[in-house]
Amino acid sequence: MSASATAQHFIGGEFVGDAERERRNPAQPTQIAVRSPIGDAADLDAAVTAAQAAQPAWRRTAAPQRGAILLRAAEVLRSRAETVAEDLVREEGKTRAEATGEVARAVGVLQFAGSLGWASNGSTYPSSLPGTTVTTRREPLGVVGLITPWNFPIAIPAWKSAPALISGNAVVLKPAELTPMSATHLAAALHEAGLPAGVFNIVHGTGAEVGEPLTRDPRIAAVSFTGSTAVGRRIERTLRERGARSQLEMGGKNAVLVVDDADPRLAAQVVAAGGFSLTGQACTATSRVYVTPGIRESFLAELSAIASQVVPGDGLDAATTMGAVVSDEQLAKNLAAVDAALSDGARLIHGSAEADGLRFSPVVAVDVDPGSPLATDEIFGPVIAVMDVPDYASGLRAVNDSPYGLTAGICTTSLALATDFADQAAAGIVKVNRPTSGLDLHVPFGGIKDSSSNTFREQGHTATQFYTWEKTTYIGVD
Ligand code: UN1
Repeated sequence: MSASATAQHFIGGEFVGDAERERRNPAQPTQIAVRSPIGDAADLDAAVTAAQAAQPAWRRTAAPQRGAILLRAAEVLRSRAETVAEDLVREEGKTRAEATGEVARAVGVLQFAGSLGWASNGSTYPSSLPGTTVTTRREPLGVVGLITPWNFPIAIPAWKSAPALISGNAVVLKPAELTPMSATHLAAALHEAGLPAGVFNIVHGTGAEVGEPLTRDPRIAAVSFTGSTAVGRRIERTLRERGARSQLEMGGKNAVLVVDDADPRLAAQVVAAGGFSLTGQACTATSRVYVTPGIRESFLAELSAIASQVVPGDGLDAATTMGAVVSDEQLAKNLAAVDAALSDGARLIHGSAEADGLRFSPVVAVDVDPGSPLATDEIFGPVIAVMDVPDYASGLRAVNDSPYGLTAGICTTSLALATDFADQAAAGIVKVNRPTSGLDLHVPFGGIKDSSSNTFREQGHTATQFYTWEKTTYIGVD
Protein backbone atom coordinates (compact mmCIF):
# COMPACT_ATOMS: atom_id res chain seq x y z
CA MET A 1 0.00 0.00 0.00
CA SER A 2 1.30 3.43 -0.84
CA ALA A 3 0.12 6.11 1.54
CA SER A 4 1.22 9.66 1.78
CA ALA A 5 0.94 11.45 5.11
CA THR A 6 0.50 15.17 5.69
CA ALA A 7 2.45 16.97 8.37
CA GLN A 8 1.54 20.42 9.64
CA HIS A 9 2.89 23.01 12.00
CA PHE A 10 1.31 22.89 15.44
CA ILE A 11 0.96 26.42 16.77
CA GLY A 12 -1.17 27.58 19.69
CA GLY A 13 -3.01 24.24 19.81
CA GLU A 14 -3.86 24.17 16.09
CA PHE A 15 -2.53 22.27 13.14
CA VAL A 16 -1.76 24.88 10.47
CA GLY A 17 0.25 25.42 7.28
CA ASP A 18 -0.02 24.28 3.67
CA ALA A 19 1.93 21.18 2.79
CA GLU A 20 4.34 22.54 0.18
CA ARG A 21 7.28 20.19 0.55
CA GLU A 22 7.38 16.57 -0.58
CA ARG A 23 9.52 13.93 1.00
CA ARG A 24 9.93 10.68 -0.93
CA ASN A 25 10.13 7.27 0.69
CA PRO A 26 13.87 6.47 0.63
CA ALA A 27 13.19 2.78 -0.10
CA GLN A 28 10.47 3.51 -2.72
CA PRO A 29 11.59 6.66 -4.51
CA THR A 30 8.46 6.81 -6.68
CA GLN A 31 6.28 7.18 -3.57
CA ILE A 32 5.73 10.39 -1.67
CA ALA A 33 6.03 9.56 2.04
CA VAL A 34 4.91 12.88 3.48
CA ARG A 35 4.00 16.43 2.52
CA SER A 36 4.83 19.20 4.96
CA PRO A 37 4.81 22.99 5.26
CA ILE A 38 7.97 25.08 5.05
CA GLY A 39 7.98 27.47 7.97
CA ASP A 40 9.22 31.04 7.99
CA ALA A 41 9.93 33.82 10.49
CA ALA A 42 6.22 34.57 10.92
CA ASP A 43 5.41 30.95 11.80
CA LEU A 44 8.24 30.85 14.30
CA ASP A 45 7.15 34.13 15.85
CA ALA A 46 3.58 32.85 16.18
CA ALA A 47 4.82 29.67 17.88
CA VAL A 48 7.10 31.47 20.34
CA THR A 49 4.37 34.01 21.11
CA ALA A 50 1.86 31.21 21.77
CA ALA A 51 4.36 29.37 23.96
CA GLN A 52 5.15 32.48 25.97
CA ALA A 53 1.47 33.18 26.53
CA ALA A 54 0.73 29.60 27.64
CA GLN A 55 3.72 28.96 29.89
CA PRO A 56 2.75 30.84 33.10
CA ALA A 57 -0.51 28.89 33.52
CA TRP A 58 1.26 25.63 32.67
CA ARG A 59 3.88 26.35 35.32
CA ARG A 60 1.13 26.91 37.88
CA THR A 61 -0.65 23.68 36.92
CA ALA A 62 0.05 21.13 39.67
CA ALA A 63 2.89 18.82 38.67
CA PRO A 64 0.81 15.62 39.13
CA GLN A 65 -1.74 17.11 36.73
CA ARG A 66 0.98 17.89 34.19
CA GLY A 67 2.13 14.31 34.64
CA ALA A 68 -1.38 12.96 34.09
CA ILE A 69 -1.48 14.68 30.69
CA LEU A 70 1.83 13.09 29.67
CA LEU A 71 0.60 9.69 30.86
CA ARG A 72 -2.57 10.13 28.77
CA ALA A 73 -0.46 11.19 25.76
CA ALA A 74 1.52 7.96 26.17
CA GLU A 75 -1.74 6.00 25.95
CA VAL A 76 -2.93 7.91 22.87
CA LEU A 77 0.39 7.29 21.14
CA ARG A 78 0.34 3.63 22.11
CA SER A 79 -3.19 3.20 20.75
CA ARG A 80 -2.01 4.24 17.29
CA ALA A 81 1.52 2.84 17.45
CA GLU A 82 1.14 0.82 14.27
CA THR A 83 0.14 3.80 12.10
CA VAL A 84 2.81 6.00 13.63
CA ALA A 85 5.47 3.32 13.05
CA GLU A 86 4.42 2.89 9.40
CA ASP A 87 4.56 6.62 8.74
CA LEU A 88 7.96 6.63 10.42
CA VAL A 89 9.25 3.86 8.16
CA ARG A 90 8.01 5.67 5.06
CA GLU A 91 9.65 8.96 5.93
CA GLU A 92 12.88 7.67 7.52
CA GLY A 93 13.49 4.24 6.00
CA LYS A 94 14.23 2.08 9.08
CA THR A 95 12.62 -1.35 9.51
CA ARG A 96 9.15 -1.85 10.91
CA ALA A 97 10.63 -3.57 13.98
CA GLU A 98 12.98 -0.64 14.60
CA ALA A 99 10.17 1.88 14.09
CA THR A 100 7.83 -0.05 16.38
CA GLY A 101 10.58 -0.13 19.01
CA GLU A 102 11.11 3.59 18.60
CA VAL A 103 7.42 4.39 19.08
CA ALA A 104 7.39 2.16 22.18
CA ARG A 105 10.36 4.12 23.44
CA ALA A 106 8.53 7.41 22.94
CA VAL A 107 5.57 5.95 24.88
CA GLY A 108 7.95 4.90 27.67
CA VAL A 109 9.59 8.33 27.75
CA LEU A 110 6.19 10.00 28.19
CA GLN A 111 5.27 7.53 30.95
CA PHE A 112 8.58 8.03 32.73
CA ALA A 113 8.32 11.83 32.64
CA GLY A 114 4.62 11.67 33.52
CA SER A 115 5.41 9.74 36.68
CA LEU A 116 7.89 12.46 37.70
CA GLY A 117 4.85 14.63 38.36
CA TRP A 118 4.72 12.83 41.71
CA ALA A 119 8.44 13.10 42.48
CA SER A 120 10.06 15.35 45.06
CA ASN A 121 11.17 18.62 43.52
CA GLY A 122 13.71 19.84 46.05
CA SER A 123 15.24 19.60 49.48
CA THR A 124 14.82 21.02 52.96
CA TYR A 125 17.85 22.29 54.89
CA PRO A 126 18.36 23.08 58.55
CA SER A 127 18.82 26.82 58.84
CA SER A 128 21.50 28.45 60.98
CA LEU A 129 18.86 31.03 61.95
CA PRO A 130 16.18 30.12 64.52
CA GLY A 131 12.57 29.91 63.32
CA THR A 132 13.63 29.67 59.71
CA THR A 133 12.92 27.05 57.07
CA VAL A 134 15.20 26.70 54.05
CA THR A 135 14.06 24.85 50.97
CA THR A 136 15.18 24.46 47.39
CA ARG A 137 12.99 23.65 44.42
CA ARG A 138 13.49 23.50 40.67
CA GLU A 139 11.79 26.12 38.55
CA PRO A 140 11.13 25.88 34.79
CA LEU A 141 13.21 28.06 32.46
CA GLY A 142 10.22 29.35 30.46
CA VAL A 143 10.04 28.66 26.73
CA VAL A 144 12.60 26.20 25.40
CA GLY A 145 13.62 25.39 21.82
CA LEU A 146 14.23 21.84 20.61
CA ILE A 147 16.01 20.98 17.36
CA THR A 148 15.86 17.29 16.49
CA PRO A 149 17.38 14.99 13.84
CA TRP A 150 15.81 12.58 11.34
CA ASN A 151 17.28 9.34 12.69
CA PHE A 152 14.97 8.99 15.72
CA PRO A 153 12.15 11.23 14.50
CA ILE A 154 9.73 10.51 17.33
CA ALA A 155 11.91 9.23 20.20
CA ILE A 156 14.20 12.26 20.32
CA PRO A 157 11.40 14.87 20.15
CA ALA A 158 9.68 12.87 22.91
CA TRP A 159 12.73 12.54 25.16
CA LYS A 160 13.49 16.25 24.91
CA SER A 161 9.86 17.45 25.21
CA ALA A 162 8.75 15.21 28.06
CA PRO A 163 11.24 16.44 30.71
CA ALA A 164 10.73 20.04 29.52
CA LEU A 165 6.95 19.76 29.85
CA ILE A 166 6.82 17.93 33.17
CA SER A 167 9.04 20.70 34.58
CA GLY A 168 6.54 23.39 33.55
CA ASN A 169 8.18 24.76 30.40
CA ALA A 170 6.52 25.52 27.08
CA VAL A 171 8.19 24.05 23.99
CA VAL A 172 8.89 25.11 20.41
CA LEU A 173 10.18 22.15 18.40
CA LYS A 174 11.82 22.23 14.99
CA PRO A 175 11.95 18.64 13.68
CA ALA A 176 14.31 17.53 10.93
CA GLU A 177 13.09 18.46 7.46
CA LEU A 178 13.40 14.87 6.19
CA THR A 179 11.04 13.46 8.84
CA PRO A 180 8.23 15.91 9.67
CA MET A 181 5.44 13.36 10.25
CA SER A 182 6.65 11.55 13.37
CA ALA A 183 6.80 14.74 15.44
CA THR A 184 3.37 15.68 14.13
CA HIS A 185 2.04 12.43 15.63
CA LEU A 186 3.63 13.40 18.95
CA ALA A 187 1.86 16.77 18.83
CA ALA A 188 -1.46 15.06 18.10
CA ALA A 189 -1.04 12.71 21.08
CA LEU A 190 -0.21 15.59 23.45
CA HIS A 191 -3.12 17.65 22.11
CA GLU A 192 -5.65 14.83 22.45
CA ALA A 193 -4.37 14.11 25.95
CA GLY A 194 -5.46 17.61 26.95
CA LEU A 195 -2.22 19.60 26.84
CA PRO A 196 -3.29 23.26 26.91
CA ALA A 197 -2.95 25.19 23.64
CA GLY A 198 0.45 26.83 23.16
CA VAL A 199 2.37 24.65 25.63
CA PHE A 200 3.82 22.51 22.85
CA ASN A 201 4.43 23.87 19.34
CA ILE A 202 6.05 22.62 16.17
CA VAL A 203 7.42 24.68 13.30
CA HIS A 204 8.71 22.73 10.30
CA GLY A 205 11.31 24.17 8.00
CA THR A 206 14.99 24.60 7.26
CA GLY A 207 17.82 25.25 9.66
CA ALA A 208 18.37 28.68 8.12
CA GLU A 209 14.71 29.78 8.15
CA VAL A 210 13.55 28.26 11.43
CA GLY A 211 16.38 26.58 13.37
CA GLU A 212 18.84 29.45 13.41
CA PRO A 213 16.26 32.16 14.29
CA LEU A 214 14.97 29.88 17.06
CA THR A 215 18.42 29.86 18.65
CA ARG A 216 18.67 33.67 18.34
CA ASP A 217 15.22 34.50 19.72
CA PRO A 218 15.71 36.20 23.10
CA ARG A 219 12.41 34.70 24.32
CA ILE A 220 13.90 31.17 24.04
CA ALA A 221 15.56 30.41 27.38
CA ALA A 222 17.44 27.29 26.27
CA VAL A 223 17.95 25.06 23.25
CA SER A 224 18.44 21.31 23.27
CA PHE A 225 19.90 20.04 20.00
CA THR A 226 20.79 16.65 18.56
CA GLY A 227 22.67 16.62 15.26
CA SER A 228 26.08 17.29 13.75
CA THR A 229 29.02 18.62 15.75
CA ALA A 230 29.48 21.58 13.38
CA VAL A 231 25.90 22.80 13.82
CA GLY A 232 25.95 22.01 17.55
CA ARG A 233 29.01 24.13 18.21
CA ARG A 234 27.42 27.04 16.30
CA ILE A 235 24.28 26.77 18.41
CA GLU A 236 26.38 26.63 21.56
CA ARG A 237 28.18 29.88 20.61
CA THR A 238 24.92 31.66 19.79
CA LEU A 239 23.32 30.66 23.08
CA ARG A 240 26.41 31.43 25.15
CA GLU A 241 26.61 34.94 23.67
CA ARG A 242 23.17 35.75 24.96
CA GLY A 243 23.71 33.96 28.28
CA ALA A 244 21.29 31.13 27.52
CA ARG A 245 21.67 27.41 28.01
CA SER A 246 22.39 24.83 25.34
CA GLN A 247 22.40 21.06 25.47
CA LEU A 248 24.14 19.34 22.58
CA GLU A 249 24.17 15.73 21.50
CA MET A 250 26.39 15.57 18.46
CA GLY A 251 28.53 13.10 16.55
CA GLY A 252 30.24 9.88 17.49
CA LYS A 253 32.91 7.61 16.12
CA ASN A 254 32.17 4.77 18.46
CA ALA A 255 34.72 2.00 18.77
CA VAL A 256 34.60 -1.59 20.00
CA LEU A 257 37.75 -3.35 21.17
CA VAL A 258 37.68 -7.12 20.59
CA VAL A 259 40.39 -8.90 22.58
CA ASP A 260 41.73 -12.46 22.38
CA ASP A 261 39.72 -13.85 25.28
CA ALA A 262 36.34 -12.72 23.84
CA ASP A 263 33.77 -15.14 22.46
CA PRO A 264 34.15 -14.53 18.70
CA ARG A 265 30.49 -15.18 17.90
CA LEU A 266 29.18 -12.89 20.64
CA ALA A 267 31.73 -10.23 19.62
CA ALA A 268 30.55 -10.42 15.99
CA GLN A 269 26.91 -10.16 17.09
CA VAL A 270 27.70 -7.16 19.27
CA VAL A 271 29.62 -5.39 16.49
CA ALA A 272 27.02 -6.19 13.81
CA ALA A 273 24.13 -5.02 16.01
CA GLY A 274 25.95 -1.77 16.82
CA GLY A 275 27.09 -1.27 13.23
CA PHE A 276 24.16 -2.34 11.08
CA SER A 277 21.00 -1.81 13.10
CA LEU A 278 19.22 1.42 12.17
CA THR A 279 21.31 1.19 8.97
CA GLY A 280 24.22 2.49 11.05
CA GLN A 281 22.42 5.81 11.29
CA ALA A 282 22.70 6.41 15.03
CA CYS A 283 25.12 8.67 16.83
CA THR A 284 25.79 5.62 19.00
CA ALA A 285 26.49 3.26 16.06
CA THR A 286 29.66 1.16 16.04
CA SER A 287 31.95 2.38 13.29
CA ARG A 288 35.47 1.44 14.42
CA VAL A 289 36.57 -1.99 15.58
CA TYR A 290 40.02 -2.80 16.99
CA VAL A 291 40.93 -6.45 17.13
CA THR A 292 43.87 -8.31 18.70
CA PRO A 293 45.72 -11.02 16.69
CA GLY A 294 44.54 -14.20 18.45
CA ILE A 295 40.83 -13.65 17.70
CA ARG A 296 41.09 -11.77 14.42
CA GLU A 297 40.33 -14.60 11.98
CA SER A 298 37.50 -16.24 13.94
CA PHE A 299 35.88 -12.87 14.70
CA LEU A 300 36.04 -11.70 11.06
CA ALA A 301 34.61 -15.02 9.82
CA GLU A 302 31.65 -14.65 12.19
CA LEU A 303 31.18 -10.99 11.32
CA SER A 304 31.14 -11.55 7.57
CA ALA A 305 28.71 -14.47 8.04
CA ILE A 306 26.31 -12.14 9.87
CA ALA A 307 26.80 -9.36 7.29
CA SER A 308 25.97 -11.76 4.45
CA GLN A 309 22.60 -12.53 6.05
CA VAL A 310 21.53 -8.88 6.15
CA VAL A 311 18.72 -8.08 3.70
CA PRO A 312 18.63 -4.36 2.87
CA GLY A 313 15.36 -3.01 1.56
CA ASP A 314 12.00 -1.41 2.25
CA GLY A 315 11.44 -1.39 6.00
CA LEU A 316 7.77 -2.33 5.51
CA ASP A 317 8.72 -5.49 3.62
CA ALA A 318 8.77 -8.42 6.07
CA ALA A 319 11.93 -9.88 4.49
CA THR A 320 13.95 -6.69 5.10
CA THR A 321 16.40 -6.76 8.01
CA MET A 322 18.12 -3.42 7.31
CA GLY A 323 16.32 -0.30 6.14
CA ALA A 324 17.32 2.15 3.43
CA VAL A 325 19.86 4.94 3.77
CA VAL A 326 17.91 8.11 4.53
CA SER A 327 19.00 10.28 1.57
CA ASP A 328 21.24 10.58 -1.50
CA GLU A 329 23.55 12.95 0.41
CA GLN A 330 23.96 10.46 3.21
CA LEU A 331 24.64 7.62 0.77
CA ALA A 332 27.21 9.71 -1.11
CA LYS A 333 29.04 10.29 2.19
CA ASN A 334 29.12 6.55 2.87
CA LEU A 335 30.38 5.69 -0.61
CA ALA A 336 33.05 8.41 -0.60
CA ALA A 337 34.43 7.17 2.72
CA VAL A 338 34.56 3.57 1.48
CA ASP A 339 36.26 4.69 -1.77
CA ALA A 340 38.84 6.71 0.15
CA ALA A 341 39.58 3.76 2.45
CA LEU A 342 40.10 1.49 -0.56
CA SER A 343 42.57 3.98 -2.06
CA ASP A 344 44.30 4.08 1.33
CA GLY A 345 44.84 0.29 1.18
CA ALA A 346 41.76 -1.17 2.87
CA ARG A 347 40.12 -4.41 1.72
CA LEU A 348 36.38 -5.16 1.91
CA ILE A 349 35.44 -8.54 3.33
CA HIS A 350 31.77 -7.69 2.85
CA GLY A 351 29.87 -5.12 0.79
CA SER A 352 31.08 -2.68 -1.84
CA ALA A 353 31.29 0.99 -2.72
CA GLU A 354 28.01 0.69 -4.65
CA ALA A 355 24.32 0.74 -3.76
CA ASP A 356 20.99 -0.10 -5.37
CA GLY A 357 19.24 3.25 -5.03
CA LEU A 358 19.28 3.86 -1.29
CA ARG A 359 19.46 0.13 -0.51
CA PHE A 360 23.00 -0.41 0.63
CA SER A 361 24.58 -3.65 1.80
CA PRO A 362 26.61 -3.55 5.00
CA VAL A 363 30.31 -2.93 4.51
CA VAL A 364 33.08 -4.50 6.56
CA ALA A 365 36.48 -3.03 5.70
CA VAL A 366 39.71 -4.54 7.08
CA ASP A 367 43.29 -3.22 7.09
CA VAL A 368 41.88 0.30 7.25
CA ASP A 369 44.55 3.00 7.49
CA PRO A 370 44.02 4.69 10.88
CA GLY A 371 44.33 8.06 9.11
CA SER A 372 41.67 7.29 6.48
CA PRO A 373 38.34 9.16 6.83
CA LEU A 374 36.63 5.79 7.35
CA ALA A 375 38.65 5.43 10.55
CA THR A 376 38.36 9.01 11.78
CA ASP A 377 35.14 10.65 10.53
CA GLU A 378 31.57 10.01 11.53
CA ILE A 379 30.09 8.18 8.51
CA PHE A 380 26.54 7.52 9.76
CA GLY A 381 26.00 4.38 7.72
CA PRO A 382 26.29 0.57 7.91
CA VAL A 383 30.04 0.64 7.45
CA ILE A 384 32.53 -0.86 9.89
CA ALA A 385 36.26 -0.12 9.78
CA VAL A 386 38.29 -2.95 11.31
CA MET A 387 41.85 -2.25 12.43
CA ASP A 388 44.46 -4.52 14.00
CA VAL A 389 46.06 -3.78 17.35
CA PRO A 390 48.79 -5.88 19.00
CA ASP A 391 47.27 -5.97 22.48
CA TYR A 392 44.70 -4.56 24.92
CA ALA A 393 46.75 -1.52 25.94
CA SER A 394 47.27 -0.27 22.38
CA GLY A 395 43.64 -1.07 21.60
CA LEU A 396 42.50 1.09 24.49
CA ARG A 397 44.73 3.95 23.27
CA ALA A 398 43.28 3.61 19.76
CA VAL A 399 39.70 3.65 21.09
CA ASN A 400 40.44 6.88 22.96
CA ASP A 401 42.33 8.51 20.08
CA SER A 402 39.31 10.35 18.64
CA PRO A 403 37.84 13.82 18.96
CA TYR A 404 34.54 12.10 19.80
CA GLY A 405 33.56 10.37 23.04
CA LEU A 406 30.00 9.12 22.96
CA THR A 407 29.98 5.33 23.40
CA ALA A 408 32.81 2.81 23.58
CA GLY A 409 32.66 -0.96 23.84
CA ILE A 410 34.82 -3.93 24.69
CA CYS A 411 34.23 -7.62 24.05
CA THR A 412 36.04 -9.73 26.62
CA THR A 413 35.47 -12.53 29.12
CA SER A 414 38.00 -11.02 31.53
CA LEU A 415 36.50 -9.15 34.43
CA ALA A 416 39.82 -7.38 34.96
CA LEU A 417 39.90 -6.03 31.37
CA ALA A 418 36.21 -5.14 31.43
CA THR A 419 36.69 -3.21 34.64
CA ASP A 420 39.84 -1.46 33.42
CA PHE A 421 38.15 -0.53 30.13
CA ALA A 422 35.09 0.85 31.91
CA ASP A 423 37.47 2.94 34.00
CA GLN A 424 39.74 4.17 31.19
CA ALA A 425 37.50 4.55 28.12
CA ALA A 426 37.07 8.21 27.19
CA ALA A 427 33.35 8.01 26.46
CA GLY A 428 30.10 9.00 28.13
CA ILE A 429 28.72 5.46 27.80
CA VAL A 430 30.70 2.23 28.08
CA LYS A 431 29.32 -1.10 26.91
CA VAL A 432 30.88 -4.44 27.86
CA ASN A 433 29.78 -7.30 25.58
CA ARG A 434 26.81 -5.21 24.42
CA PRO A 435 26.28 -3.10 21.25
CA THR A 436 27.36 0.55 21.42
CA SER A 437 23.89 1.63 20.27
CA GLY A 438 20.67 0.91 22.13
CA LEU A 439 20.06 2.83 25.31
CA ASP A 440 17.61 2.49 28.17
CA LEU A 441 15.26 5.45 28.33
CA HIS A 442 15.41 5.80 32.13
CA VAL A 443 19.22 6.04 32.35
CA PRO A 444 21.28 9.23 31.88
CA PHE A 445 22.76 9.54 28.38
CA GLY A 446 25.46 11.80 26.98
CA GLY A 447 29.02 11.96 25.75
CA ILE A 448 32.24 13.88 26.21
CA LYS A 449 34.64 15.75 23.89
CA ASP A 450 33.09 16.65 20.49
CA SER A 451 30.12 14.34 21.08
CA SER A 452 28.29 16.37 23.65
CA SER A 453 28.06 19.58 25.61
CA ASN A 454 28.89 17.28 28.57
CA THR A 455 26.93 19.37 31.03
CA PHE A 456 23.33 18.29 31.38
CA ARG A 457 22.54 14.66 30.53
CA GLU A 458 19.49 13.59 28.54
CA GLN A 459 17.08 10.86 29.67
CA GLY A 460 16.54 9.44 33.13
CA HIS A 461 15.49 11.40 36.20
CA THR A 462 18.28 13.97 35.76
CA ALA A 463 17.00 15.02 32.30
CA THR A 464 14.83 17.68 33.95
CA GLN A 465 17.92 19.51 35.26
CA PHE A 466 18.63 21.09 31.88
CA TYR A 467 15.10 22.50 31.74
CA THR A 468 15.08 23.92 35.28
CA TRP A 469 17.00 26.13 37.68
CA GLU A 470 17.27 25.82 41.42
CA LYS A 471 15.55 28.35 43.65
CA THR A 472 16.42 28.61 47.35
CA THR A 473 13.83 29.99 49.76
CA TYR A 474 14.31 31.09 53.40
CA ILE A 475 11.07 31.46 55.34
CA GLY A 476 11.12 33.03 58.80
CA VAL A 477 8.01 32.34 60.82
CA ASP A 478 8.43 34.70 63.73
C1 UN1 B 1 20.38 4.68 20.97
O1 UN1 B 1 21.46 4.24 20.59
O2 UN1 B 1 19.52 3.94 21.48
O3 UN1 B 1 20.88 10.50 17.67
C2 UN1 B 1 19.98 6.11 20.91
C3 UN1 B 1 21.28 9.45 18.18
C4 UN1 B 1 21.37 9.39 19.69
C5 UN1 B 1 20.47 8.40 20.28
C6 UN1 B 1 20.97 7.02 20.26
N1 UN1 B 1 21.09 10.70 20.23
O4 UN1 B 1 21.57 8.51 17.48
